[in-house]
Amino acid sequence: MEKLIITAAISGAEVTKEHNPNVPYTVEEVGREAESAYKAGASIIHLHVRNDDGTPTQDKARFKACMDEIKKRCPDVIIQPSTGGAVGMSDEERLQPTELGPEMATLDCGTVNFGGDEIFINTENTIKNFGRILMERGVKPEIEVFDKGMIDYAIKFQKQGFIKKPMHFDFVLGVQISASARDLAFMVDSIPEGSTWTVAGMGRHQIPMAMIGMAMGGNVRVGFEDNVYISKGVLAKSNGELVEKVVRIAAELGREIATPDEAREILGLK
Ligand code: KMH
Ligand code: ZN
Repeated sequence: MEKLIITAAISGAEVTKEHNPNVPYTVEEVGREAESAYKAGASIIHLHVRNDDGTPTQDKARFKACMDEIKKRCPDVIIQPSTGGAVGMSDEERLQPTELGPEMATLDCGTVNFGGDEIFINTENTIKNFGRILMERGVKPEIEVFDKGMIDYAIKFQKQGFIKKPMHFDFVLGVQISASARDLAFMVDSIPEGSTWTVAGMGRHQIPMAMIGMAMGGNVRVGFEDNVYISKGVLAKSNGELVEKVVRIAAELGREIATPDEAREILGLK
């Protein structure tokens, strides 16, 4: 099996210090959390940023400050800014970090129910426009899919020239589609040959989905964005602690951990 790429989604936009006091807001805290994940074995940092009061922002200068801090502490890590931002942000706002020349950024391939009255809107035109801009800026999309239909959108937009092959998918399970082995297998079966994939299980599904994904030969995303607990009722001390848990399970499964450069090779970033 290929080496295992671990993505750490260290901050998210919705989770707060009320959920876990270790959720990073300041530039220093973002650097600390990225470093803990990197040292534990993460090769990709999926990044949302906040103002110091915790409100989510896609501000380019704030992203630059956080990315510089991460690069200082984890010189070779792959930084993957979010273009999803937070529910309600405009497309222009969301796209700002892609102006900083990151190696990767997310491309959300459909509209999602985000709980209560929240809707994370990605119209066809938004997806195509984001796909085109990422391509023009030389940024590899991490195609976030919250449902099987979003895979079909990605395939359609790839055929129309808005996304390049080979595609890299992130299956987000437990927001819209259920976090189950059956649905993960369905997603894996639905992507084009030659694609790579990662699984991100929400909340208590994070580690079980990671285990199934690793056994299937896929890659894994963990971190505070999706889950703040290290075990039932126990808050994780850091994103690094979540990565360490995955690394321990990977060892039992015989999956070696990819360095950032090995991840670049696998993902076709170089
Ligand atoms: N915070 C969500 C509204 C992404 O990073 O691209 C969007 C999100 C997906 O988290
Ligand atoms: Zn995100």
